[in-house]
Amino acid sequence: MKKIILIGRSGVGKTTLKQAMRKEKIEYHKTQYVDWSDYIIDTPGEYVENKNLSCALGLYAYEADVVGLLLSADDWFSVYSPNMVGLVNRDVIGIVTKTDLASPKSAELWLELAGCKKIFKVNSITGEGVDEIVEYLKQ
Ligand SMILES: Nc1nc2c(ncn2[C@@H]2O[C@H](COP(=O)(O)OP(=O)(O)O)[C@@H](O)[C@H]2O)c(=O)[nH]1
Ligand SMILES: [Mg+2]
Repeated sequence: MKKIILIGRSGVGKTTLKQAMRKEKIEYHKTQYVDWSDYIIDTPGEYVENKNLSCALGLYAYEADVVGLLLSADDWFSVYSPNMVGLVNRDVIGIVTKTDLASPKSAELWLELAGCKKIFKVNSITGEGVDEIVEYLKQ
């Protein structure tokens, strides 16, 4: 099983996705530290929102085989700069969360612009699309 690090703004749905991937009960839990459990590294959203903390994401990405960049279907901005995937020497996948709330199209385009070649779309509350990510990590 490949190890994935989940990266994205606060509230984008990293922890809920982690719970859905691990078939755990879905319950809100504020991530206050880099949370490393078996094959998923969950990170606080503040790490992409704060320039100093973002350095830690660069280091933790080395601990993973796959970097997952999350955007929500109802996001109205992207925290990822164009072609940023070129700076990462790991596989990078895009993940659009909350597909129940809005069309995933703009989030998909932002993730493509960042350089993601593979993009998954999930609704972590119902579990739709979640198994595809788990299967991808098993390959
Ligand atoms: N409607 C909907 N809400 C979601 C989904 N995924 C997460 N949420 C909600 O978004 C909020 C923030 O999720 P959380 O996983 O804590 O975000 P994190 O800060 O990125 O870890 C919570 O209230 C979740 O219930 C989803 O697929 N659909
Ligand atoms: Mg969290």
